[in-house]
Amino acid sequence: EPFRERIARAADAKKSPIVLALDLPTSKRNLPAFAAKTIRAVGQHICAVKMNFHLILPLSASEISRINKLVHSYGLQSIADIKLNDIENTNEVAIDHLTRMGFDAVIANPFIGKGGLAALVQKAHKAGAGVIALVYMSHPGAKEGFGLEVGGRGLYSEFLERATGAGADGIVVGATQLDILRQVAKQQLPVYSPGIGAQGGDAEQAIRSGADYLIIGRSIVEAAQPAKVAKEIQSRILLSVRK
Ligand code: O7M
Repeated sequence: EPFRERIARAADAKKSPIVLALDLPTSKRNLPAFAAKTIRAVGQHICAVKMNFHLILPLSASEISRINKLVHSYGLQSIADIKLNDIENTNEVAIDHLTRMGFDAVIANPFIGKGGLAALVQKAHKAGAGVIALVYMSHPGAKEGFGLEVGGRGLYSEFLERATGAGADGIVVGATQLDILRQVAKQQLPVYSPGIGAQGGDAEQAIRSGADYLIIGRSIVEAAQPAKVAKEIQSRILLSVRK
């Protein structure tokens, strides 16, 4: 079963479109234990876990593999977010390592070009993994890159075309970019939206504007009661979808 269907099934089973960004602060001691504790706490309220440099840099490959096994034991998908953005050979080596560690999908930057993105998607698919492509990031400076006017249109619309053309499994558009979310909602690829809470975006607004999955980190991970916060967001979204 392809990644796109695996994560849709997980979201359906958990009744949650939340992708937990497992972004632990550097001050935390015993990162693997804290990661496991967080997954156990919120595992019923999310459909996937996304790991970024916060864990992929400090932990060993076997520590990451163990976290991925725990993620899978909860029926969740695991996404490696190191925003692949390099030459073909380097991206392919990264995909090899990441899939061996048990990741189900990787994030890629279409800035590398059509050919590079297509090669990356092919490599990932061969390994049974998905690719999610950046289209418009959530931070204020995103407009200086993804919003640049090239040939009379925003670079993001070119990135969307590249993602579709390459056969990517989803795209990333910030929850802080509601106009862009509304624009891309009309097309076929599932939209993953980060920037909720800590960066000022709102979960319900993002869903109503076209997001399919919400990537949420600090507002859950750093909460005194992560499960309570995740559950609250989950039920708020369920209600707003029913409206
Ligand atoms: O909820 P936060 O702000 O604590 O965390 C958001 C996570 O999403 C964090 O891991 C970021 O690196 C990531 N992210 C963004 O915040 N903005 C983007 O535009 C893209 C991502 C991302 O996940 O890309 C895949």
